[in-house]
Amino acid sequence: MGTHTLDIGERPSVAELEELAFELRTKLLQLCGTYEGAVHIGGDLSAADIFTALYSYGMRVDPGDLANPERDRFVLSKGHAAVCMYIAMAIRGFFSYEGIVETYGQLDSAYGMHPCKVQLPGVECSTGSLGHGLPLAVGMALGARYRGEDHRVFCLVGDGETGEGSVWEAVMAARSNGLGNLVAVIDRNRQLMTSFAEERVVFEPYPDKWRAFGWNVIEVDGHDMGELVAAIDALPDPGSDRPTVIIADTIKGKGVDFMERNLAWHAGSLGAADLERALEALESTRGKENA
Ligand SMILES: Cc1ncc(C[n+]2csc(CCOP(=O)(O)OP(=O)(O)O)c2C)c(N)n1
Repeated sequence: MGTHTLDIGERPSVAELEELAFELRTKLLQLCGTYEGAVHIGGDLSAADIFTALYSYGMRVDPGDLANPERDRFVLSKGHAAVCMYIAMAIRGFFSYEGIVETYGQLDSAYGMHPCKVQLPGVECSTGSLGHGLPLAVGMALGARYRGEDHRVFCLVGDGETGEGSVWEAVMAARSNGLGNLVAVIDRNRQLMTSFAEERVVFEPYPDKWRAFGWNVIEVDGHDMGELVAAIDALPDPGSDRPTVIIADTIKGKGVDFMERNLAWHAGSLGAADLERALEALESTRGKENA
C-alpha cells in the first residue's frame, strides 16, 4: 500500500465552510429561479452541507490534476442531485458557475440533470438510476486495492434509495472484501419522491442495519459543519478493513422555510417572485447554522 501523497494544501475552517455552504445554497436557488425546467431542489438543499464538507474539506482532489491516481473518487449515487454537485465542484475550482447556468439541462450540455462522466471531466461515474452508485463505488474501491492505491472512494446515497436491494448487496460485498477505503454518506432526510420514507418502507432501526452488516457507523447532524468535519477527521485509515457509513441526519429543503419537509418540493422551479422569497428565507438563516 502506498502513502496518501496528494497534497490539497490548507483546508477551510468550519466557519469558512459554513459560508461556502451558504454560497452553494444561494447559487442553487438562483439556478432554480432561472432554469425553466424542474430542479431537484429539496434533495439538493438537504445535501448542500455534505457536498461542501466533501468537496471543500474531506476529499483529496486537485481540480488542476484530475488524472492523479491518488485522488479520492466520488460517486453520486443519488444522481438527481447532480446540480448541487456541479455547484460544489465550481466552488472548489473545477469550472465556473456561470458555465453551469449557461447550459444546464440542455441537450448535449456537460451539465445534465444527472451526471455523465464522458461529458464532464471530474465526474467519476454516470449515475441517476437509483441503487447503482454504491455497487459501482465498491468496484472502484476494490480496484484501488488491487492497484495498491491508497485513496478513498466516497459515495453519497439517498436514504430512500437504500430501499433498493442492490444497495444491500453492495453493503455486504464491501464488508466481505474488507474495504476500509470506502465511505458511504447517507443523506438521511427521511423523504422519498412523493411521501415520507417511513410511510412506505421500514428503515428503522437504520444505523443498526449498517452495523449488522459489519460497517463502521458514524452518526451526525448533516447540517452541522463541525460534526461533518469531525466525522471526516475520524475516518479510519483507507488500508483498514471496515467500510464506513456516515449517516447524516438532514432536512429536505434545508434553509428555505417553505420548502423544508414539504413533499411539494422534491423537484420544482421557482419563478422570479418565489426566488426572491426563497433567497430572503435563506438569508434569515445566515449565521444560525447550529441554532
Ligand atoms: C431506479 C430509479 N427509480 C426511480 C427513480 C426516480 N426518483 C428520482 S429521486 C427519487 C426519490 C429518491 O429518494 P431519496 O433517495 O431519499 O432521495 P432524496 O429524498 O434525498 O432526493 C426517485 C424515486 C430513479 N431515479 N431511479
